[in-house]
Amino acid sequence: MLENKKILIAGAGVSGIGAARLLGKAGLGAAIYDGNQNLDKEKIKKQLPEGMELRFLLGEFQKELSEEYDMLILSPGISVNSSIATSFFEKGKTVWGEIELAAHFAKGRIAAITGTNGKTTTTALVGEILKTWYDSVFVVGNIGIPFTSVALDTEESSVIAAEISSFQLETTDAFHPEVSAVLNLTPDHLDRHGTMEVYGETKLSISKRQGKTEKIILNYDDENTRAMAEKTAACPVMFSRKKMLPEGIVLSGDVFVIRDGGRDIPVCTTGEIHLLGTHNYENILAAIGITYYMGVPVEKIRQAVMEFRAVEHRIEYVDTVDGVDYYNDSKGTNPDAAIKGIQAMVKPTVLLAGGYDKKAKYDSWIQSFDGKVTCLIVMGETAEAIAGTAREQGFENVLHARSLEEAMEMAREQAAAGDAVLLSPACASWGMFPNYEVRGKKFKEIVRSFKER
Ligand code: UMA
Repeated sequence: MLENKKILIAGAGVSGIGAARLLGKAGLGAAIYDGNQNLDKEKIKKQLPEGMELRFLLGEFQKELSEEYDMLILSPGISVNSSIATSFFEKGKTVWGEIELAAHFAKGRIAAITGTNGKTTTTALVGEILKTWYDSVFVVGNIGIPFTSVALDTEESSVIAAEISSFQLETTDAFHPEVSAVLNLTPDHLDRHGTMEVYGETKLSISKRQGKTEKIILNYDDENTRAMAEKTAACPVMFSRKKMLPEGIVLSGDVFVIRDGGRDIPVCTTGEIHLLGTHNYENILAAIGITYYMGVPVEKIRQAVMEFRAVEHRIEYVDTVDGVDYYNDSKGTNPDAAIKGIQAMVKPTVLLAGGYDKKAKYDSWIQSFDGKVTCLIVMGETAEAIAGTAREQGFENVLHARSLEEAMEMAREQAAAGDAVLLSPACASWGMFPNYEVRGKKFKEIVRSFKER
């Protein structure tokens, strides 16, 4: 259906370039739009398949493009409510996201994971478990590897673990996972989705193509995802860290157990895993459920769960310098994720936070400091808002930094041997860094430079 279509890709980041490459490999041409006038076109051209024609349209978006082009492939960073997307919708033209485009070309079975927090860890763990049993496994999506980059390499026997964000779900339609999961739902990206209701509906749309025998894995301990069981057309399977559900995946004492049709199948214990923090028990419960229903034998699941270690930027231990432990939780891009970071700390902690303003509320995050955070160093667009909320909550030891480098120098001065320094910003990195990965890598680089001094 794409042949003879004039296709415009909006956004020339990881996602847009992935889409362009896929179209090029499929023998199709395209144009790519980006708001950034100074985009490095040569760098992008080098990533394209040989001979591919890609027209660049940069700067302010011209609405007339929606007349010239038949179809839009939208990057997740651009909203469906943007003038770019609406100009295509208004003319009744097709708007796909990069995930939808990839799904159009991909073969094999998909396990798709969404939720506010824990997506990346769970998807990475699901990928590792699947690899113990299946030969052709791909881990893709919001985790940083565009689905389009591997879609043409998939076969009927392939199994795909896909991390899907709410942004990506705005533009999926035929995308059809065999097993889906919504891990939790707490306020995030409300600047984009408007209300929690819309945000929740967008998340649940991960299951919209699933039939009633296909499983959706939901968190029983989160009232928002528990309620999704009533709304989905798929077959809900609950997991719980707190309650001994009669069916589903539960933590019974310290044992992860699958309860399926009257049988209790133990997987492993909390003492046998390497992930920090109780929130990770939930990620493990979900990953066990997803892979069990994707057909992996329990013994293989057990082996992979026991071997799995933290993913980069998620409460990642970096190093100890002068007796101070440094943790990179750059993926803590909203207050709820950042609370998990603080909960995982066991030592007095100097906390580095702040960044792009997603209009989040910081009260419960600051309440979670619970005497553990000794000093808060704020930076970025949200610095004032965070400092203000901290004052209201009676937390006084707040320092202001103009950059991550300056924040790190301050943290080094504030922390004594036996303390921890945690980068867990509760905000996205935009405005200071292109993404949380660059921010986390910079943090680690600075920690290493401390060692050399
Ligand atoms: N751009 C415009 N106009 C706009 C917005 C962006 O022209 O209004 C251009 C920018 O100039 C830039 C490009 O679009 O050149 C960036 O596109 P993008 O923001 O969609 O980012 P990508 O580099 O394509 O990365 C995207 C995801 N980014 C977002 O959803 C914001 C990555 O998730 C994902 O890993 C990648 O695709 C592969 O699928 C990042 C993320 O922050 C990690 N996700 C959010 C989260 O996890 O909370 C949802």
